[in-house]
This record gives sequence, C-alpha cells and structure tokens, in this order.
Amino acid sequence: MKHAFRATAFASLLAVAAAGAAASGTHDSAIGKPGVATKAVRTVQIDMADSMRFTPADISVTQGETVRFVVRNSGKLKHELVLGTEQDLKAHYAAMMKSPEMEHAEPNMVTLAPGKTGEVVWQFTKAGKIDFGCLQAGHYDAGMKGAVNVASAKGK
Ligand SMILES: [Cu+2]
Repeated sequence: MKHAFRATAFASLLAVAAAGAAASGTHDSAIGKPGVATKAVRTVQIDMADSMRFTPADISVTQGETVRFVVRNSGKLKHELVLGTEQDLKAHYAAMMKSPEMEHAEPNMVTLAPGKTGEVVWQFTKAGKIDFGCLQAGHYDAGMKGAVNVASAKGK
C-alpha cells in the first residue's frame, strides 16, 4: 500500500516536472525562459536562511532583462529557489510534500546544500509578478517565498 502511494506520488511529480520542462524549454513560458549567462544585464544576490526567508524577497526587473541570480544557502538545511507562477509552485510543492526525497533540477531552479552558492540565469520576457519559493518540505508553507516584479518595457 505504501509502495502504491509512493508510485502515485512519483508519477504526479514526474507529470509536474514534465510540465515544467515543457514550460521552461527554449520557448517563452508564463514566467519567461532560461537565460544566456553572457546576456545577463543584472546580477541579484539572494540569501536563503533557516528562518525560511529569502533576502531580498522582492526583486524588481524590467521586461526583457536577463538576470543572473547568485543564490547562497547560509543555513544548515537544504534550500532551493524555484521560479514559477504561484500555481506551478503550489502544484510542485504538493508533489514535494508527498516525496520530500525527490531530487529535481530544471533551468528555473537551483537546489543548494548548506553553505553552497549557485546560480539561476533567467530572462524575464513577460511583464507582471513572477513568484519564487523554496519547495523543500515545510519551507514554502513557512513563508519561504518571494516575487520578481517585472516592469513593462513599454515607454523605455
Ligand atoms: Cu528552504
């Protein structure tokens, strides 16, 4: 019975991962697309702590910009930064809650062991609010989330 549940959770996580992969491929998704590091016009440092907070948690960019996020895990727990729509993050988090040991890696996220630093390079092609969160079990619920406000390029 436990195995059957696991298999179901695994399948649903794969479905979420597949949807994420499709959304974050070379084509624009609702949140933009993987960036080319050499095109990055801005570097944003983000700290992740065991207080379940990102610092800063609010970031402003302009539509079209490629941003290099340099993410540091200063805590003693594993943390990650995953960019997505709030809906995507919630679905992915639900799958992670069922299978906390699942490893995942996509261009829109970086998962870091304690003390490690990593990067996400992302191009924000759509104006609006794009969310990010830590989907490690318990963290998102504890408020480990933030937002990137993408200002419209119109008028520039
Ligand atoms: Cu976390």
